[in-house]
Amino acid sequence: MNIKQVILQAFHDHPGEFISGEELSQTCGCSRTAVWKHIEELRKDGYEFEAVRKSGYRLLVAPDRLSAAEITAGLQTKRIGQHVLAHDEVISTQPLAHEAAARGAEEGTLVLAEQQTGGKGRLGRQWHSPKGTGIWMSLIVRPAIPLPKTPQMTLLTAVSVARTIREETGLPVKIKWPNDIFIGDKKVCGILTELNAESDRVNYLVIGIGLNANSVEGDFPQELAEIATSLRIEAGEPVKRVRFIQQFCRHFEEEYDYFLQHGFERIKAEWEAHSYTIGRWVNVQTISQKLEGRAVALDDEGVLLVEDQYGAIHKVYSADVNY
Ligand code: BT5
Repeated sequence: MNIKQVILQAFHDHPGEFISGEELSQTCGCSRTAVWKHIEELRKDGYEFEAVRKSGYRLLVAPDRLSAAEITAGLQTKRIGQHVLAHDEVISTQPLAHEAAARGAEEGTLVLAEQQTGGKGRLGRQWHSPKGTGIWMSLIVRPAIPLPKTPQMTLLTAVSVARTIREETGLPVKIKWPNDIFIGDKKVCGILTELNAESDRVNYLVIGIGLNANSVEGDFPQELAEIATSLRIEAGEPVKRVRFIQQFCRHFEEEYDYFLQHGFERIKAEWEAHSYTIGRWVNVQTISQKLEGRAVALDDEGVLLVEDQYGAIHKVYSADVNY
């Protein structure tokens, strides 16, 4: 942690309390003048402090800025989100995360940005990622699992996002197979899992998460207006993005650790409980095939099972599913 992060962590550990300059300088291992300089820098970043002689500093307002310091202060995880590469404007966080992973970035590293100018969806589609309103982030993980199990990581991520939304906003979210999170009939979040592997070994996964957090009606371009929504639109109030990311990291780590030890069963159960897909009549478009039928279940591997009109069950590994 750098000094700014240590200072923020100290205020986080003592919410609403004054911390003296002396105490901060001891915690940070630097002079009181250095502490003062860092507090001034934090002020420029949008933090508001009350400074009282003899008592010290008290944090009044923390901005909802996606900085490494803000996200790591008060983060309750061992590795997910403990390293954050925060950017203002990027083309896409996905290639940056691949580069970081190839350079050896630790498991759990998050690459995020306030804005993406070329946000990516699946199959070359675009992801609308305007400034400051969303959570656009890529998570690097290095699971020791066989290749066929990697799609389960998308379902694990969807379950973790959905649970975070429910807990933070109370909104009833549904998961559409494999990678969309819906509120009502509108998409609030999409997930893009990219894999780097050799023969049958996973080197790393980059899991891209795009969540419309604080967009308001009118922020979406015309082609998305009817199909996209945000947490703010649905809940009627803005969400704290930093807190959301911290809570997501906590849920993800919990599920991920459990998954690595015990397998997919628990995620499957939670996924099915919140599914938008199971029980519906669906049109499935894979790269090679079109299929119509009823989505009946996930199998134990996370593969979607679709029953056609003749009662035959088809396994759908990767596809677009429409209703
Ligand atoms: C996805 O693709 O849903 C995956 C989106 C992943 C985005 C994240 S953001 C962080 C990381 N960096 C990136 O560059 N990407 C990841 P797909 O299932 O193909 O859905 C794409 C479709 O969703 C588009 O064709 C639009 O119809 C719609 N869409 C685009 N932007 C949207 C938005 N902001 N909200 C809701 N729907 C959107």
